[in-house]
Amino acid sequence: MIFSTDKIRNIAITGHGGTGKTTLVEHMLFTGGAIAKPELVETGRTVSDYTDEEIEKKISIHATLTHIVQNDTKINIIDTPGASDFVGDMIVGLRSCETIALLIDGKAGVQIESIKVWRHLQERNKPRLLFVNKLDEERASFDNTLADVHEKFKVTPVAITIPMGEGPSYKGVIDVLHQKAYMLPTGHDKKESPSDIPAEYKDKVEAARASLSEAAADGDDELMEKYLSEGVLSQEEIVKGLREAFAENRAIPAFAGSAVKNSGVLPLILFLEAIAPSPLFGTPEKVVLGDNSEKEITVNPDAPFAGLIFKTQIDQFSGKLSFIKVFQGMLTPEAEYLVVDEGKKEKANKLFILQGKKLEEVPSLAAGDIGIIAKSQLLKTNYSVSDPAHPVKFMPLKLPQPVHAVAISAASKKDEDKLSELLHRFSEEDLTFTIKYNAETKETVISGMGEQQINMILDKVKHIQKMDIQTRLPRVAYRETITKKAGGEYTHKKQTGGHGQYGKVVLEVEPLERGQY
Ligand SMILES: Nc1nc2c(ncn2[C@@H]2O[C@H](COP(=O)(O)OP(=O)(O)O)[C@@H](O)[C@H]2O)c(=O)[nH]1
Ligand SMILES: [Mg+2]
Repeated sequence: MIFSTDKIRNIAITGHGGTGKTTLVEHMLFTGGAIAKPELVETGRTVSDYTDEEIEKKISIHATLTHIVQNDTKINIIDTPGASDFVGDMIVGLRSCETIALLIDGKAGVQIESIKVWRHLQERNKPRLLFVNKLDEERASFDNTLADVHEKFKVTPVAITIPMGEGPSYKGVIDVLHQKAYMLPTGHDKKESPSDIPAEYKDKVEAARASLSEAAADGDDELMEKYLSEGVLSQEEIVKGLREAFAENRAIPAFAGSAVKNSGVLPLILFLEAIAPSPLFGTPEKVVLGDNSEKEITVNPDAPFAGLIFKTQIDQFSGKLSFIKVFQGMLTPEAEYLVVDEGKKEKANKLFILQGKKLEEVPSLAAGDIGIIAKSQLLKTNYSVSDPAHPVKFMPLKLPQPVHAVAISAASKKDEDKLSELLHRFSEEDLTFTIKYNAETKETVISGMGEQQINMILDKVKHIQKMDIQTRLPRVAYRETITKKAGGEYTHKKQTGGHGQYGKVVLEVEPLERGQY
């Protein structure tokens, strides 16, 4: 089946580790008919957490591409890791998707990694929705969570679904937009189905519906005028207003649910189909054209082909997989494309989409879609590919600087080359992981986002190639000698409204006897 650009949605699932992202993706795949039975993360058999290291650690480490087809709309879903060490693959999700879902634990509230995701979203002005998960847990509260969101992010989310009961009395959700109740399924492997709203929730739904109408009218003069004069909007008007407000990041829709009980999942999918922007309405991209001029483009099926490689994965069975987001035109297997960064041309020969680890061959990829070119010799993450006659260079992924460095060597000299080859391979897959040779200290230094990431990579090296590896703190090449005691002091004070900032640094350096550590 070929999907035109307006029938595509790209959504990245983000949030603090353990909020239920992978569980939600699994149940979206089940609800959307992509899998016959949803698995729990603990079984190690979810579609999304399929690599050895993810199964062993029971956390997501890599961005995983999956998809469902809802009526005639293809919804690409990228599950991302929540742990800060693997932030690179969270950014991969942000870079390639128009819509971002941020999961929040209904009991714990907004946690640190979600605050960091929010900062990235602000920087990129991305439409985002909130999914308040785990409402089946004792002491969970939808309202308290939204109040926490308000306090931490200074925004007022608008509820698309509201819970019926919470904690042990959680009974499901009500879709305020489509005016239907979805009772908790009898098992997590049973699907949700719509029913009438129970009478006891009528008042609550009416209030939520009023907030929804206001959010839909806000920013649209015509709708606002109608809402103020008549006090109501039609279903079509709410859908239209909400669509615009969401795409322009003026409204932040909130959902209630329990992913592990497959509750609140169907209304989320229905929202993505009806309201979330197709790639045609994504945030504009800054690009550089063949004549070096800069331009802003949006996804356009009618322009010559152009796309960005946003992730590289070396699969043990399929070899190198280059993830491409098509921004313009259409990619076909037989058409030659220009690898703009290398000035060379090649062909894909075959194109694929992914369902977790499963490759599915497709005849083409339309503008806005996400797919895979396999076994390319030339492609690397951040490379741009385009119609040879119309080169387009996209901006690279904005990644944070590595913060954790380790000097590394193979215990046995004969393994050095293999070690270096494997480390380079992993740095190709994860751009937050770098490997450099420091000529001054004569050390190979690997750097990344944290100990967990570095250890995971070293474990993989040892697993692929049985070898002993030595690691130590990197040496620092001092270019000047400290000859006498010296010091300095700095006080930082800033009061610009809100909380003030205060910090004081006192620094003292003095030489030790030569040769002493
Ligand atoms: N009680 C409850 N547990 C959940 C829910 N969703 C996920 N979990 C559990 O939370 C844990 C972490 O889930 P996971 O999907 O791996 O979270 P991720 O790190 O965000 O991908 C697992 O044990 C899940 O079974 C939920 O809605 N309610
Ligand atoms: Mg996960």
